[in-house]
Formats: sequence, C-alpha cells, structure tokens
Amino acid sequence: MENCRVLTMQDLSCVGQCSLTVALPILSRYGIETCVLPTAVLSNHTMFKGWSYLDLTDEIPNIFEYWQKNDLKFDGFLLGYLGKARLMDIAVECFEKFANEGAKIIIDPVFGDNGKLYGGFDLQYVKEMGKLLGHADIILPNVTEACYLTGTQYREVYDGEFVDELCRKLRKMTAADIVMTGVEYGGKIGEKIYLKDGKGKMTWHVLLPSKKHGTGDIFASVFTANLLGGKDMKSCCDAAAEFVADCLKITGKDHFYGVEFEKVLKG
Ligand code: PXL
Repeated sequence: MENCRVLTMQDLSCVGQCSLTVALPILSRYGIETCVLPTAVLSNHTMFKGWSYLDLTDEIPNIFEYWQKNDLKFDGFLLGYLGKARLMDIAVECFEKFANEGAKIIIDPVFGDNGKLYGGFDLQYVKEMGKLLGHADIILPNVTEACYLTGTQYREVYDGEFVDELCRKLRKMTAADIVMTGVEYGGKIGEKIYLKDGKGKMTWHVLLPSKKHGTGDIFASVFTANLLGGKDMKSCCDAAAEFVADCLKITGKDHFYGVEFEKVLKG
C-alpha cells in the first residue's frame, strides 16, 4: 500500500525490547508511517524483578480530541499489550473514530504465555480482551492466550486436534482471521491459520532450542508490515517466523530479557 499510515497501540516499556520499542522500528523499516498510542510507560517489561507503571489511559481522550481536530485517520491498527481492561472500550472508540476505509485491525491479545498470565493481569482482563477481539480483522493469540480466552485447560503437550478445537472456540468469539502463534508439536513450531471462511492450515518452521521474551511482539510487527504490504497470510507468517528465528540465532546467550532484533533489522 502506498503511503500507508498505521497506528500501534501498546505500552512503552523503557527497557526490554518489546511492545512499542519493537513495533516502531520494525514497521518503519518496512516503509510504513508508524504512529503510536502508548497505553502506559513502564520502567521495563514485567519479566524483570519489579517495574514502575504510569497508566496513560486518562490522557487518551485528549489525544483523540486533537486527532479529530486534525482529521487524522489510519490505514491499519496493531494492538498489543494494553495493560488495563478499561482500554478495551477506548480501543473500539479509536477504530470508530480514526479508521480509514478498509483499514485492517490486527489484535495480538498479549496477556500470557507458557500457561500463565503475565504479571498484573486477571481473568477480568481476559474477558474484556475476548470482547475486543470481536472488532478485529486478524487476531494473533498464542496457545496460552487461546486457552484463557476460550476457558480451555492449558496443555503443555497437545496435538493438531487440540489446536483445531481452540480455533473453533475462538471462532464463536470473533469473525476475524485467526493466526495462532507458537503452536508446537511433532518437534516443529508454527502458526495455525484459521480463516474467516473456515479454512485452516498449519505453517511450520524449524523449532529452535531457545525461547526469548518479546518475540511475540516482533512476530506481530513483521506480520503486520507484510500484511499492509499486500502479502497473503501464509507469506506474512513465514516472513515473521523467519525474522524471529534470525533474532533468536543472533542473540547472545547472556542477553536474558529479549532478543537483539536490531542486529537483524540492520541487515
Ligand atoms: O512482550 C509482551 C509484553 C509487552 N509489554 C510488557 C510486558 C510484556 C510481557 O511480559 O510485560 C510491559
């Protein structure tokens, strides 16, 4: 898309190679004008030992007022870690007020991993996120998030039937295309792509030994950049997975809080 302007709504973690500090450089690198709606400022992401949290929710109506006055609109939305349940209604207001015709809404629910919620989240947040997903064109939950959203017991070991069942349950909550990330069985990792028209397929990649923080946000950013560039869903997944794999390979063992995606971006 020529002159594409995207809005990404998520937190700004000052340190941690996640959320806005990932989305902004990656989307920009793809030539997309990237506007931000920071939901909160954190000293660092919540996998560190403690964090400060400045909630920016109350500032958002002021921001919207000036965007309206200036007649600003966006061609796409990428939502990640929002932080507070009351931001869900604000997100809907944002789509209603600021979407250009045909704008794509991509929501990564970002509230948990490895069978657990991230610090600071509860089931009320999950419930509200479930409602928000009804407004999306594409959702990017991982397996943990899909389990929480659908009230399904998380399993560390599962098969394709379990993943299909999660997709069928998610379908009752949203008409969006579903891309379930981090699906792992049979010694491989991949995404389950479950489209609006009911068609589903897995796209597989080589499973790397390391798991690192922030890779979901990187996946979502590269995925979104490719989607807005007109690529089909499988190509978006492949590009995003390859980028994440390159980040994992390049990151030093002692770099514990994220991946060194900048080195991949640099080329
Ligand atoms: O990468 C997801 C993420 C984003 N933002 C914050 C987080 C996390 C995951 O823990 O804590 C603040």
